[in-house]
Amino acid sequence: MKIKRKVEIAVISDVHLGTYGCHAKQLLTYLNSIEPKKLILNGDIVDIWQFKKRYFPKSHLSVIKKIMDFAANGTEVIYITGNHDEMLRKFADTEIGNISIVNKLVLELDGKRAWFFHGDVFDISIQNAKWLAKLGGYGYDFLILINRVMNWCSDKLGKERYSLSQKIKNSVKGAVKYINDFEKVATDLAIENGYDYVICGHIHQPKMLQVGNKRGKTMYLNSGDWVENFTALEYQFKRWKIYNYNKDKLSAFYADEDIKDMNMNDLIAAITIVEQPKSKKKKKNKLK
Ligand SMILES: [Mn+2]
Repeated sequence: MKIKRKVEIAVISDVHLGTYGCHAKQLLTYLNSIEPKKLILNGDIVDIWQFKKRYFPKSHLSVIKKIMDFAANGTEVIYITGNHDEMLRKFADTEIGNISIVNKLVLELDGKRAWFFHGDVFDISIQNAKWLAKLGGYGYDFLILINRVMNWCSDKLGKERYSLSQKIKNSVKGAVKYINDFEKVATDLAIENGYDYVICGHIHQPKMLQVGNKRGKTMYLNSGDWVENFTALEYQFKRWKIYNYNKDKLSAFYADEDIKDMNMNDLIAAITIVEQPKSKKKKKNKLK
């Protein structure tokens, strides 16, 4: 019997299925090693921008199949749209079984408020993003709209769309500044809006950082990507962790230091890794 790590929430982003950069096999291995209650896909999972290339190998399809299997087996799958899969924004707030599509997400986690969004809304102008996003949900939707219009114009003019990888190619210094600004704006907004956690993707920089300013504090989290970093975020036992495929491999992730301050219930939950046998009734239904 396969032993799977139970996690309350797993977050992945920037998988870019359908591109040569995507490391689908590693991701599949990771997904096969966990049993999440919630799986949050925080944008740029399928790269619809670059779909024209007709590159979609079996391992990429397997990732999609695996996600569907999660949903079929009771995992709540939440697909948050990104810029490379912005076509899905048309279907925002759609629900199909255990899978839902949204542009942003707010969850309450053990009494704390968590704000999830991909992060490309900051692309146009970090300064504009700042005051627009102060408008809360409306501002966010408005930013998405501006981005879409800009991309539409770029397409019409035959110009290249804004892309971070392009920016990195142009200047490493520019990229570092962009990443710093991104993190600053995200955390300022989170504090402004009273979120304890702000969880993004987009910039392909895995990170977990407690940030504070005059007005309060928040925790910034970024799930990284499956192009270069092979990282995910996991929430379990009231805390977040960055899973790093290259460092953590598939070993038990909560070894040593975490076990020490676990309470009895947490420990029992952690030990119950064996899959629960499904009830007979359910099995019968499945056969039909
Ligand atoms: Mn993105």
